[in-house]
Amino acid sequence: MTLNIGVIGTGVIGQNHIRRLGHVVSGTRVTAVSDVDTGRAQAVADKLSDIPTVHATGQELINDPRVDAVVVTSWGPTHEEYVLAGIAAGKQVFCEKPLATTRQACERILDAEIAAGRRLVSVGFMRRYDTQYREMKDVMGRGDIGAPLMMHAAHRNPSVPDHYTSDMIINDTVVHEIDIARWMFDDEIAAITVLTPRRSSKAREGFNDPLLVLLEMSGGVVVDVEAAVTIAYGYDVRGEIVCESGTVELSESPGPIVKRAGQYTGRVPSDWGERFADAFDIEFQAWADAVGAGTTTGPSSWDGYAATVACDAGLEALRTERRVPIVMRDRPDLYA
Ligand code: NAD
Ligand code: ISE
Repeated sequence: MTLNIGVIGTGVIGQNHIRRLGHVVSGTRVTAVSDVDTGRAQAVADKLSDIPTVHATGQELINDPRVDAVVVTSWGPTHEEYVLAGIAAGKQVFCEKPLATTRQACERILDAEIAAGRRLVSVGFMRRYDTQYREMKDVMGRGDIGAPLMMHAAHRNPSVPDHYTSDMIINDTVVHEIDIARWMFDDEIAAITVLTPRRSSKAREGFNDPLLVLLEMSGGVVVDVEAAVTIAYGYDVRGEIVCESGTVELSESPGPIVKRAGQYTGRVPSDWGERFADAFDIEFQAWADAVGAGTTTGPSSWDGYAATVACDAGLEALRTERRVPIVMRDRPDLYA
């Protein structure tokens, strides 16, 4: 059976996922698209060989009987509305990160999904599907390098668009490390601290780039995340876990390292699309297979909620220059 997908938000990642759902993932086709910029949605639709219906609103798309499941790739503040509408329609929803931009909005989604009595939402934290992160977790889980003590992480972007604000370093960029730390250590974050190193001369006035974020996990592991979003040289995501008797780290380069004439070189990816292309493919295939089988998989609304609560605390830590403890509601049984 082919799963008919409706995509809300036809910007950069929306187009990326439309291509993926049409040409990479098996068992899916895009039958409808929508964007607040209808001209963009129409232009995207017109380029596809199997032209989808262009809906004037996301709500209309969700209610379209030719849409079995919904992918939300519009701007973060619009996610809540579409995820709630998808749940109300009883349709599976894949929502790009963030699940929603405030704790309260995430709680409304949790409440709606709990009332529906089944998981209908999957959040796009694609790093969980990245081969290197998965191998890192496997190595650590085997136990032969001892218990984890610390993780050093770096998240470097070559540049960011003009609408990207200081707060987004935390809730748009470091949100990935927040999710990966929770997943990697099967643990919640207990507290967050944010330090502001010397500001890069490449960062515009009032823009705190880079940041150093410290995540204290409930079990005692400490994760430091360097986030630098005007680093220019490429898209560089790094991670090393220090255990009691060994370490495990992500590879320096996605391709081969070439040693020649007393030097060595490797490729630095240009952006998230290149670095995580395979992870996105695997993520969507897993989601499509699960939805086709009448269920869902992947990061849940609870994971989306936990990440947003940690981001809120991170923003408070940035403003107050203090360590901020993280307090969450009890985990509902649906997400046990
Ligand atoms: P973008 O600005 O390129 O595209 C967003 C699109 O949403 C635009 O076309 C805009 O017109 C549309 N839109 C805005 N409000 C809308 C509304 N109310 N209804 C319908 N459409 C609306 O942004 P993007 O880079 O594609 O990011 C979109 C989402 O994907 C964001 O939540 C972002 O955080 C996430 N994202 C995730 C990753 C990742 O690595 N997982 C990477 C990039 C973006
Ligand atoms: C973007 O929205 C993403 O999610 C990318 O993965 C991340 O690297 C980038 O910093 C964000 O702006």
